[in-house]
Amino acid sequence: MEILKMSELYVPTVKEDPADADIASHRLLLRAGMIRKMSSGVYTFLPLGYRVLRKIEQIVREEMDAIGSQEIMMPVLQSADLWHESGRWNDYGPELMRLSDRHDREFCLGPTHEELITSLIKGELRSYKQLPITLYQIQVKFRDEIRPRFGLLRSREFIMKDAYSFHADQDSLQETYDAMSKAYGIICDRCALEWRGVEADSGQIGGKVTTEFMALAESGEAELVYCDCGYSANTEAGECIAHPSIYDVPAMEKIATPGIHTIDELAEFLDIPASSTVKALSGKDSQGQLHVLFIPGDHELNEIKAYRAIDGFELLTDEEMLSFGLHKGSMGPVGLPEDAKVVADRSLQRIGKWVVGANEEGYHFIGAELGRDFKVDAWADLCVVNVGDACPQCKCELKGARGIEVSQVFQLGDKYSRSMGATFLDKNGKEQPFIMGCYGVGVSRTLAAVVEQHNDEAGIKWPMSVAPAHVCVIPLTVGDDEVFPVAENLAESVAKLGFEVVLDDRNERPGVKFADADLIGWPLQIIVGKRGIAEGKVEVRRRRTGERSDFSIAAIPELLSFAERNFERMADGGVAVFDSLFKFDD
Ligand code: 9G3
Repeated sequence: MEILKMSELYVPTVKEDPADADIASHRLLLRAGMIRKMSSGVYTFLPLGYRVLRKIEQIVREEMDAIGSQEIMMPVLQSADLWHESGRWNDYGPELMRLSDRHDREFCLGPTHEELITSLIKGELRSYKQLPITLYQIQVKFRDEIRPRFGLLRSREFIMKDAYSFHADQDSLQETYDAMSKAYGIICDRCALEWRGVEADSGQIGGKVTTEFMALAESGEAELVYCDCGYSANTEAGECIAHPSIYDVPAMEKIATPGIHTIDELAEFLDIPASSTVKALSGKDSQGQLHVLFIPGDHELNEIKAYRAIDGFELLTDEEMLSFGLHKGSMGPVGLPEDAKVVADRSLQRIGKWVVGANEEGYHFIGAELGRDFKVDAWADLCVVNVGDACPQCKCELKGARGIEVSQVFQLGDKYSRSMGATFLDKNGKEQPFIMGCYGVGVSRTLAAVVEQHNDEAGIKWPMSVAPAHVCVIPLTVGDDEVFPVAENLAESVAKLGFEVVLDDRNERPGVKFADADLIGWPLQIIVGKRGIAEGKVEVRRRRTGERSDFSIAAIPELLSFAERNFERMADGGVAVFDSLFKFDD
């Protein structure tokens, strides 16, 4: 393949950190001359950035094709009619970019394609014999984020692979859903991403079943918990098993707690851990019925869970609390209004005595005994899971991490096929709505996630599988007739082995070349200098580990042919193969 030349490549590297870039991938992709911001949340991919993007797209394409999905290309421009049919035109606010054509007909720039794909197959796929089928595209999406930030991680225009599957029944959907989930893990592995698949809450769209694929990164917006046993979950949805501690006193006692309103104040006042106190929250259900919820003092209420446990649940405002005669900051289960429903987090079943408000301003109870002094009408999983809570699978302590959601799989059921009247004839000749699944990979977001996980203070450390090129040959001098021809020949011979090679043929000082090579992040550098070639040697440097070794020029082809070319398909993006290079001493 053609050798790239730094003197010809448009790669405008920048020394200083850009002002508004506050995470590594945003900063480094700008400094390495791989992307440029055109307007808020809208980017151009420059030559090297685009080479990486296409490699990631190709990995996604291979894994989609490998499970029998068929690639199509749908339009970005979507008629509003489709969104009226699905009933979603008014579900979205300004995030949905709307526009009108010259005939004043309404359109939107596609943020996703459920409507479009359903209308595409409606009327075409008529029989169960034609099912299942999965179609996918890799295309630009538009979502008018209120606050685009973190570069490609939250942009307004981004590249997504979105796939949609159509089934006659749930079992068939489950099969595709599982195959897609497996493929997503392979895609993350091939991009050398450390990832966790987490249960997520698909509140806003269709079905209930969804898994998010999180690339672990401190800069990630998502909070997740995970366990060495393999369990992991989004803190928004994961099951919470807290272990509250009991403050054991012989009898229930009402104590004056002047000015004590928060859990921390109460815990400090009594000199007990927050996990020994019980936090109360008040809300009402869709009928306006008062519900008082009790959770361990060291946890937060998960409103999505409360909403699931109590129909139409919403928290009371301060004035509503007053109207129910409740005292914010000292609510408890003893002495509540008669019709109040008491709902408690399951983990409180394990402590029979509670430290809790006395429903009187400035007073709390200690030793309030479950059953004797108060009742609980219902037990539920109400809390946001905390790091350190028990793993629902193996009971070990859960660890915490932050993650970047790079992909997600959804079971949609018949949400779109029903609303849009997309049906097929089942084997009994009966019209049935398709059962659907949808699956998305954030391709440009994956690129940023790779940089978040593979960088150091000098720049990016691209895994072989997605690097803009694999080897950078750096002659220390260009004018001189000894060094440069050796570098050129070496570049040729390495390219003949099937590697993508870039030759830094610029008339720049070595320091500039090294800094750019480290910033751009070529996985391998081969440095050619006068002293070295006097002994017939060159220095090979590994960007990932900084290891350097001298090898005879003759050994290079042997050295590199060792790393078979197809590292793109390797599960770790080719990292191990290049680690082995340096076991090989000349
Ligand atoms: C909109 C806007 C933003 C949106 C959506 C619709 C997210 C929307 C959910 C999905 C679900 C899956 C197929 C690929 C994988 C994700 N943000 N979602 O539906 F109009 Cl403005 O997109 N779609």
